[in-house]
Amino acid sequence: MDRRTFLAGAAGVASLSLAGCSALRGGSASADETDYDIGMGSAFFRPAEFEVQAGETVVWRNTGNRRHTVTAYEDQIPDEADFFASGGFESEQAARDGWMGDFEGRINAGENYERTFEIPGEYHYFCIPHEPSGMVGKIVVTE
Ligand SMILES: [Cu+2]
Repeated sequence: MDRRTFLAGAAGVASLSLAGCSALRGGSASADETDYDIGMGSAFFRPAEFEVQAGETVVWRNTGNRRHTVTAYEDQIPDEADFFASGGFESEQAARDGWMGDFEGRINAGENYERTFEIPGEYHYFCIPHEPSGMVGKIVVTE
């Protein structure tokens, strides 16, 4: 009787650890899917506000079907920080012109853009084609 109880208990443990394994596999699969910090949908960044420590890299991924950009608001980033934009433009105006020209700076569906933030402060940015729809975001960089 005792032994039976023990076996039943052991079987229970075995199936639990099996379940644990498949949960783990599922976990690593979704880790791939979430291998970015900020997703981009029809006309939004998600999350719209994201916090990192100085020196960390933020990864955006276009998780939607439309083309987007990540473009800093030149006058809404710390004074000492360099301007940033997908496409590598050196100014907000250049990024806007590039988009108007030939969708330069676009991040196609499934593509990533990343940027390392060294200087603490708040960085406001937007998506050029969807700015009128309110596609804006903010990165907060802490010390
Ligand atoms: Cu967009």
